[in-house]
Amino acid sequence: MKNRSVVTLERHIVEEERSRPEATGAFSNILYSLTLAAKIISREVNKAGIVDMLGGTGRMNVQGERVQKLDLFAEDVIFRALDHTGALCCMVSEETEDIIPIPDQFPKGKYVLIFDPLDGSSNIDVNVSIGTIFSIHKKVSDGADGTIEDCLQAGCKQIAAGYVLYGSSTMLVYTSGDGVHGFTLDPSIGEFLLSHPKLVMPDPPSRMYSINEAYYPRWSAGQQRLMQHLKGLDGEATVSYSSRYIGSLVADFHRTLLKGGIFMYPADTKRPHGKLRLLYEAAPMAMICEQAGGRASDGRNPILSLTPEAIHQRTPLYIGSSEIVAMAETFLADDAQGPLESR
Ligand code: AHM
Ligand code: MG
Repeated sequence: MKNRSVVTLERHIVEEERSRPEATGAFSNILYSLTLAAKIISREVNKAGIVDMLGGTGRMNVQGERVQKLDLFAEDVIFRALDHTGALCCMVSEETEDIIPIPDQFPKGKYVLIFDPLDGSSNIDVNVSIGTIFSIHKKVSDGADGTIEDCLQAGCKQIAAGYVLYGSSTMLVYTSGDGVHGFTLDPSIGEFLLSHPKLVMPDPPSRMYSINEAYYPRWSAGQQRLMQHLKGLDGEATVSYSSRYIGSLVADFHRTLLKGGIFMYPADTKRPHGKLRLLYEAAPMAMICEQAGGRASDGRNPILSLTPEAIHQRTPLYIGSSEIVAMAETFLADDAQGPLESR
């Protein structure tokens, strides 16, 4: 008989907690609170077109980019859903320059929450999928307040990572180091239901690459040769590839996770360190990808091995099916011209 049991995200979190006798409930508390924030953001994203929340606020964020109203809304929702839980010692957001402390009136906890409240926000105006990305680390410094040391940890130290995709349906995908699980929001009951248990990247993968090809002239020779290879222009390709690029990391990564292929955001002469941020974009996606059997690299090193020196640090990103990412690395390794910043 078909298994008809419905697993809500809440039940899944409870069952995961039960399987870890050392668990105190603090970590589950963070996940519940993130779920609540995701539902609120999802509701606002869905009605953005009809309540005049579209468009920019007119100010720039710390990265020098246009901040849109929903970015700020999403950051505020996540902060307020988690500030009082007693589970966090601090937070870090893409939209805020410094570490965000936990207000004095609330107890402090042993975890750090790092998040990108609304990634791909330039797509809001045109109704393209956007997402929230999160990463959780354990506090390593002494004292109650979170410090920079707690935030600047290598990706391999993440306790959990996930994203919420606000697409044709809203999905929450996360890992706490024991596989990747995907939940789809049923808006009629307001619950995330387990729709993609134990997600594993397909093998063999779809031959799909995802990259902003307009930057070709600014790439290294190795990156340009890799593209020639993927297009079958070097006479050495044994398989042919197709291309997909949305320009919204969560959506591009989600497709890559489910179908296979490779997503790339390389360094180039304009952005010698790439565009995407190590702490709240690359590292969480890398943990999810590796947990699903994939591979994530900056072109030379595993993303999860990189220890950030600054909270808004950027990195090149190559992520997706293991064999395709490994193949990309061989092209970048022979890049005779060395790192872009030295040219
Ligand atoms: P954001 O954090 O300012 O929204 O920028 C990140 C986004 C990613 O979602 C996406 O992968 C990338 O920027 C697209 O950049 P580009 O327009 O250069 O292709
Ligand atoms: Mg972002």
